[in-house]
This record gives sequence, C-alpha cells and structure tokens, in this order.
Amino acid sequence: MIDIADAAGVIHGKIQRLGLGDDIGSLEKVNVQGEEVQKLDEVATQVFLDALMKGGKVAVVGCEERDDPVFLGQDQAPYVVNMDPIDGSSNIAVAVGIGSIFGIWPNAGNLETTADVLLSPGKYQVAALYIVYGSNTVLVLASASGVREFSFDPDTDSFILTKPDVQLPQKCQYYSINYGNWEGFSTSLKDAVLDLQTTYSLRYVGSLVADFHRNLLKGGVFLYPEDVNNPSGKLRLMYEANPLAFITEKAGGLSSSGNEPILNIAPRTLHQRTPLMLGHATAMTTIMSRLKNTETNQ
Ligand code: P6P
Repeated sequence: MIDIADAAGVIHGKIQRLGLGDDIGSLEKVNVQGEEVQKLDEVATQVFLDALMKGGKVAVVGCEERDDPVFLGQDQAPYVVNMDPIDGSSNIAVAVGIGSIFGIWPNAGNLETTADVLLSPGKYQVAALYIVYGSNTVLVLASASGVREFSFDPDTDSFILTKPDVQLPQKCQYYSINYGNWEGFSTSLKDAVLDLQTTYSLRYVGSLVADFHRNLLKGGVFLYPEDVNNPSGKLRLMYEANPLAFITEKAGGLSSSGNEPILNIAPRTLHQRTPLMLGHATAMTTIMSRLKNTETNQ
C-alpha cells in the first residue's frame, strides 16, 4: 500500500502540472486495447512499476499498458498485482477527474504458469484500491478489515486517513450509464435502465473511477453492460472490474456481469473485457430482477 501511495503522490504532482510540462498529449501509439496511449499513461505505468519493484512485495504485475505480465525479478514476493495506472485517459486533456486502480492477489508461487498467478478470480483478492485525482486526490482501500478513504496532503506529500469505515449509504441517489449505447442494449436491459431512470438521478463523468467514487460515497450504481458494439462489455475484468467489485462488496454493495457476480468470473486472459454493473444493493437488485424476469419469461 505504502509503495502504491508514494507513487500516487508522484502522479498527483504530475497531474497538477499537466499542460505546463510535457506529460500531456498522445504518444501517437495504440495499446493492446486498441486505445491511443497518452503520455501520462506511460509515465504513470513506469512510476508504479518502479515503486512496486522497489517495495519488494510484488512478484508480477498485469497492466493495461503492457501486453504481457511484467516480472519484477522477485519471484518469492508475497503478492501479484493487476493495475490500470491511469483510468479515464480520454479525460486527461480536459481537466476531468481520472484515476488509478489496483487489485492485489496472493502470489500462488508457480510463476512459470503466469496464467495461474495473474488470472485468479476476483474473490481471491486480499485487497483492492483506487486513487481519484479529482477536486482533491483520494485513495480508497478495501481489505479484510473494511473500506477506508485517505486524502492526499500536498504539504506533507502523504495520504491522511479521512474516512475509517466507508459503507454505501442507506439511500441510493444516482445511476451512471452511457446512453450513447442505448440502441445496442437488450430489451431487458432497456427496461432495467428505465426503472433506474424513474427512480434515480443520472450522473456520468466518463471516468470509471470518478463515477465509482461518487456512487460509493453518495449511493449509486454504475453500468457498462454489453451492447451490440461491445458484446463482452468495454471494461477490463482483471484491473478494472475485479478491484472495484471487491471494494463494492466490502462496502455493502453488489456487482454483476449480468450473468454472474464479477468476483466469481474465472479469468481466461489478462486483458479480457466484461460487462460491468456494480454499486448500491437496492439498485442492483432492481436491475438483476428485471434481467432475470425477462430471462425466465423468454
Ligand atoms: P465511454 C475511460 O476510457 C473508460 O475506460 C472508463 O474510465 C470509463 O468508464 C469508460 O471508458 C467510458 O467509456 O464508452 O462511455 O466513453
């Protein structure tokens, strides 16, 4: 945690100076996702990899910006990590909140078969965390002892515990979805979204971590389901869905791909995508019952 938090403090500083320095803009290359790589994506990837190597606690890293697993040369280290170093890259140049996401699993030890090491279901994570670089920079950490929020203090370059026990509030207020995909949604999903529309307010930033953090603190549900253009969804299972689903369930919420809880999915590949719905249990129950009713009625 300390290694990641220290690195996040460095990234915070770089983000505060974006536009003044040369960390903004595109590297004019495309990553394994087929997305244009921003300079900050690569800078953050290297800062976090260096920090994890220096910390000595992590053996292998799966990373959105690296096609293959990154071995840190410390095969006996106790953990492996899947990470999205900068989530929301399309928002970097327009001063909208972005984030970093990490899932932490035990090192199963058989590093020669990376698949077994990095591709473990989300329910076996020992911890998960994200950082939001927004109106302030916060780090939210979920582990066996619950969910805590830390706020970055630029005067001391450290994160201070600000919420010792984060739980989804009793009342759900928001739902988050990209209506631009509406035409590609299934009929049952459209019915579920119309239920949400009549009950909650729509909030959609276009940065997963920013949308997630608001929904966690204020009560909401986030949906990036499959549609005709994204039959497996858009978001990545190992370093976006799994860490946030782990945090959601520790905070009293629910997560689903539409077919099964996110944390139960048996991963096949490092960069595989999944439909993702997660957040307040009330809203999730509404969605799942609507999807299930249609299935049973079919
Ligand atoms: P869309 C950002 O590119 C991202 O990966 C997530 O942070 C965000 O939730 C999603 O894509 C937004 O996708 O298709 O609505 O622009």
